Amino acid sequence: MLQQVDDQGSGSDDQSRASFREDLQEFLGREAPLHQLDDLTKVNPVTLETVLRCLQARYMVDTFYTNAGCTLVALNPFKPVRQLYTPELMREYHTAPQPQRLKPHIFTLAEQTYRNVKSLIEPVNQSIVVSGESGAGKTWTSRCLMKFYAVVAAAPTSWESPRIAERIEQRILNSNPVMEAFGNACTLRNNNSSRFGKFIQLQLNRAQQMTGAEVQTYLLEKTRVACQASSERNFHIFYQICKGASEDERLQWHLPKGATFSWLPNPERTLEEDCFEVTREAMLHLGIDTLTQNNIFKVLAGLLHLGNVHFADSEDEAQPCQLMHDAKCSLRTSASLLRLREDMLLETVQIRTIRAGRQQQVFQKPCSRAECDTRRDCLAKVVYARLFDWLVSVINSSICADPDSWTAFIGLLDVYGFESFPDNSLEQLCINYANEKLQQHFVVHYLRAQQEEYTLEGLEWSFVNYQDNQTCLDLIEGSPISVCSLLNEECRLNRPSSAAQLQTRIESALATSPCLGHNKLSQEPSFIVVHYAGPVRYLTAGLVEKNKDPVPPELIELLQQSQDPLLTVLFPPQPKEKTQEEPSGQSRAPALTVVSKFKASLEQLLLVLHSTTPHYIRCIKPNSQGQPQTFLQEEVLSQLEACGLVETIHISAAGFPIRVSHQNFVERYSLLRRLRSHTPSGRHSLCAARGRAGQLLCPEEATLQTVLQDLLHALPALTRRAVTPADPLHCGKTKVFMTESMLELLEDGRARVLEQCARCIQCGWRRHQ
Ligand code: AOV
Ligand code: MG
Repeated sequence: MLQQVDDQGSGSDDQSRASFREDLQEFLGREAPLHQLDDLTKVNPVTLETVLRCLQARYMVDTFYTNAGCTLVALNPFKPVRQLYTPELMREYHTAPQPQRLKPHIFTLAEQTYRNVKSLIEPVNQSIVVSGESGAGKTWTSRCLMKFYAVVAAAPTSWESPRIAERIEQRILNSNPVMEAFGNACTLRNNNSSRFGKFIQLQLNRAQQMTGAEVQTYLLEKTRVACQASSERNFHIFYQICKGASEDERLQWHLPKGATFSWLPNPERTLEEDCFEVTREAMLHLGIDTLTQNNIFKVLAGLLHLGNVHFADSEDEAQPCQLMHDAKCSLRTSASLLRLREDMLLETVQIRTIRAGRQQQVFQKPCSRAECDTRRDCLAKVVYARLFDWLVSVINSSICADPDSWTAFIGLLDVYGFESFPDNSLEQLCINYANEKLQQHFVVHYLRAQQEEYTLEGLEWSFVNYQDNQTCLDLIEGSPISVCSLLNEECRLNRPSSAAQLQTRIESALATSPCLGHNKLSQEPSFIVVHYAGPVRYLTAGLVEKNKDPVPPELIELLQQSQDPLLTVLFPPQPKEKTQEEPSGQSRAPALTVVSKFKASLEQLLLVLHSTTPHYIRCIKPNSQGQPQTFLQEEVLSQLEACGLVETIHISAAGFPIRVSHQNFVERYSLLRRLRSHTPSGRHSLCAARGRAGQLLCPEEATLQTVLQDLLHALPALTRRAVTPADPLHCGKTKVFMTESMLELLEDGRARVLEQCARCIQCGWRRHQ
């Protein structure tokens, strides 16, 4: 009989003891030692309030990690805690016979994941999904996980390399500073906010050594190159080159000290992320030589100067807009750094080419000042986005292992966290959409699937209610009508429509969705989506245009004519570029919109995640000011509610995370059953359980139930521990279900049997793996 989750009186011994202790201490007027509860399944009763109090108590004594059943909660310390991440500690977790008995840590989860690859029972790729809102600590956590694997899974071949930097695991670690320099930026929520999603697969060979890695990135927020919200910054790399360049480089890149750039807001603020040397060193170790680096930074400087090219309104519509008086010099410098012809650069930004009619006749039309700005920004965005993709491909070619040299992977997912600013646009819609998808993966994988499987397998189970975010996903991506489909339709119809019209269309078409919030107070046209993590207001102005993300073909053609070696690689002249059609163009097939591409890449990611055994780390931000020792209950509470932590704990406390097919269970543990006929010497009868060819005998005649019963009898003798109700194992119709602690017991027992057998010299039996 399973433990009833809503029956508080039937908790485990641990729970009742903890609660008794708590009652007693409350009676004595002292605070309960909540900080000592390593697993939130042990707080009693499990409610938002008790979970919150436990996390707070632990946070205040600098204990940042707490188990929550199948997930790990990581509180952001907002201060350096060096002793928590030393290589010695990594080795301690790695070599511990049972790391789960050590204090909760990301290394426990990392080590369990690592051991799973070798397969306890069924071999499968693993993934670790790190989630949490912006600034909660996802990127930090992923970096620590990578460092952990770089220590424990270092390939011995790499030790032949005399220089540390040449080792594969070091190269993999070097990908972090490079990708963060080019893809992270300071936002209102986080000084080092990831502006792209990242899934890195650490590739392991049969001996579980890391032979390489492959990075997949998702939707870089390229608009940031040309447009930054007030108090935010551009990508770190721009500040790094401006602050860290040598005198000589300053001359080459035209970056004199004190120069101001429109696209470089808040330069006076120096962050620890502004370390140019670290980026350069890492690039070097990834095989990007100083010459290529110089080329990259020169192009970036060219973009900064392009941002200073401002236009004045034209009095005559038939005439191109003129440059503002000090923009001429910026144009010249930008053209020279990008190795473009100055006149062509100006003309391409100022004048639009329109192809119309069957003959595709070409017309030229001067652009308005706003259009010139858009084209200039578009030029910068397309260069930066291609540069970022190219960097990722260079990194991959430096770290990716030969497909024959690895057999399994551990995937680490670190995407941009849930965001809600006063004004939100397509970038936030995509970011929050990605977070909804991940939350759904969790809900489907753990909450729903687990309970459905128990029912299917005929196990008794009292259902735990959880918050399903399917309705929100239906609103965003569902068919036939959703926010995405309406945005795509607007792009396809290509009709001029105002922000207010778009708001009306969305609100009337999706009025029945419970996740479309009431938008009464807003002055600007917008709509509200009630996400699992809270409501977010999206402005409709510019949404369709951003979704279309048009790149005028003549901009690409211009870049193809650059004499710069890097731009020649990013914009090869052949084969002819496929670019998005101009608003007035009729002939080209409509290009994929931003949301369509993003949706497809998310679906691809989820397919990969579903094919792995996932592990979850929930990062929590104790306060939004980034202050150490500050635990704001209200802020933490909303995060706990959003990720459904209490439901997760309920299901984990009463559930069975390990499930194995009957066949695999019997194959792996039938040797334990033979222990019943164990002689006092403990050897011969055990070894008799093996066939001549050295294979373990799988007793076909025995029913699974008999094997299970025999095993349960044998276990206490083997482990010298009683099988308690807290170690349950249940047999479903096709699978055996058990808790982690039962798995531990079985593995314990199995290891002991194998150890005995290994010592059995008469049989000459080698240890069975
Ligand atoms: P995020 O990845 O979750 O946000 P980060 O991993 O960048 O958040 O963490 C934000 C900041 O919190 C870091 O820059 C550190 O200063 C601090 N921090 C996080 N974890 C730790 C830790 N374990 N120890 C010490 N300091 C920590 V975003 O990328 O914005 O969603 O898009
Ligand atoms: Mg991040």
